[in-house]
Amino acid sequence: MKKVFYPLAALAAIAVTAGPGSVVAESAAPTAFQATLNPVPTNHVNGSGTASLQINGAQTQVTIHTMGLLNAPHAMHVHIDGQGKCPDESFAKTHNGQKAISATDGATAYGEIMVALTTTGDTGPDSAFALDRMASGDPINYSRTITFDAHTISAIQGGKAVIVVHGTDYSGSGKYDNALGASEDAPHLPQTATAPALCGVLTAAAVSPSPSAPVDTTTSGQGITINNPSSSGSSSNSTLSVAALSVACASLGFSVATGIAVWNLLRRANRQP
Ligand SMILES: [Cu+2]
Repeated sequence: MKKVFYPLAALAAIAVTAGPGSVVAESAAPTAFQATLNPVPTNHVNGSGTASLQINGAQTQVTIHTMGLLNAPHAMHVHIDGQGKCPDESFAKTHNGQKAISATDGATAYGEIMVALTTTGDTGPDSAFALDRMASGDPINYSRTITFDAHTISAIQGGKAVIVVHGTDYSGSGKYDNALGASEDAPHLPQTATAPALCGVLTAAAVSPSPSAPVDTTTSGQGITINNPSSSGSSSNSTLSVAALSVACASLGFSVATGIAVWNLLRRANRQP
């Protein structure tokens, strides 16, 4: 964890510059998201699942659990920039004489593939249906920390990100067969392997699924040492930190309001790009 040491003189200078009038209540964007994964209609899916995302700066931990799907590899993606929803039955078309929703059919609802949730290596759209690097089996318990770009994080925070788990045993044969013909999305695969099985829209989690250690604000000699809040993985500990800062301020002769203003400035100054 990165630590930044601020001598008292610098702190005092900032305090004078900021003044107690510039206390800003931060409304940090949410960093914890979750989705309930429901069967995609018409695709003959009986499974279920959950997904959770924890954004820590550029690194996002993705956790997905499924059960009841075919015991086979399942392509899993973060889709963005569609309607921010899962396809309903009206998205179904006829595939090899069968009514079903292909990956392409659902794209208007859930958007394009932005992140391929592989187990190793590349996570870009080129790996969308790299089934040899996808989670496999039943149940699936997937967890990986992946670098998301700013556009993806923005889409997630804007409610336009959807988790889709692909691969359905449409005919009940126990394997990916040709019941729906060849895939429109990866022609070397059967459509059953690429059709969406489970889908869920990511929404801000009510409670962080993985609370991290509180931001550590402690007096240290004549200065204050503040652990970089963004690298601690959570912005949900502000109250505790302010309380700690109050004690620190009191011992250093600052008003709490001044301390909060300075603390907010330091948080911004410390924030990772
Ligand atoms: Cu997908």
